[in-house]
Amino acid sequence: MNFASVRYSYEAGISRITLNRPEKLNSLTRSMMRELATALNLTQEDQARVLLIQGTGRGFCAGQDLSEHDFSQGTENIAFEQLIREVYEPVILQIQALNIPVVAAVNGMAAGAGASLALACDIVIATRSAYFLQAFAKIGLIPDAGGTWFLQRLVGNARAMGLAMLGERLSASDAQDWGLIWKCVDDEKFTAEVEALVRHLSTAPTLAMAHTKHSIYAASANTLAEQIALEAKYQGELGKTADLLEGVTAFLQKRAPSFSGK
Ligand code: LHQ
Repeated sequence: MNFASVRYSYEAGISRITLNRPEKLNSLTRSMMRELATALNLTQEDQARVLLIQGTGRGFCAGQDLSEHDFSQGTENIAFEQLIREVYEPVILQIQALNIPVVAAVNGMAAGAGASLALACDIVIATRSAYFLQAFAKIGLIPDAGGTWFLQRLVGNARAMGLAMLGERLSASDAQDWGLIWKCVDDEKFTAEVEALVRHLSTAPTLAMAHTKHSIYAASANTLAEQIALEAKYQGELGKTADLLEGVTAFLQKRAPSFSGK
């Protein structure tokens, strides 16, 4: 399904959302964010087992479209809080709440809220030529759309502060070394590697993926005892699934498992 600036497709367990405004480096408008929210809902309707979010052209996403607002009359009528609460917050929270793994394929720069969008995803894979840019400081803003939350958790205070305050480009390979992203791969291998990754996840035990994701996100706010209890609760549920039965049976029969996601 094609919206004005977002493409959505589903096939064989894999939903793909493609930011499609390459002439503006996939920078985000209010209507584009709404299209993104609609596309996220479609992944649930399609009962996808993995979601891939990617960009067309030479960038992943350059953040909020800075030309969407009229600054010619000053900043009196600029309502960023409302914009963030109405369109960014639901999308970021929706990505994190999805009961499937979400992969960001960062094909080029990810700047501003575009970096936050990538970091909201569960697995971030980038081309070696890509970079991450906390562009906010350059225009008098702070990392938003979860930016401060993601940065602090992923790379710690020292690096989060440096990235956010200095607004220097972070190469994909440094992002990998710093633990900001899962990995970067050589540009020519990127498409094949992303495809292999999402295909693998589309045949993974989906409920275990969901519980893994939610456990890891919950960890930083939990005590050890709370986290062990949460793991026990999820493991209790997983202990009753068809996928566990298949996984254990396949192991004992020395064959590859065939998970249904149930
Ligand atoms: C753009 C943009 C863009 C519009 C490239 N907007 N046109 C704030 C407020 C409220 C709610 C939510 O969130 C936020 C947070 C934000 O995300 S604030 C915005 C943060 N992003 C930026 O500040 C990034 C601005 N862009 C850049 O600094 C550069 O474009 C980068 C470094 C990303 C890439 O540079 P280049 O490779 O040299 O490309 P370019 O600058 O030539 O861009 C290509 C075109 O894309 C160009 O249009 P044109 O018509 O001249 O060819 C740019 O104007 C347009 N574009 N980012 N965010």
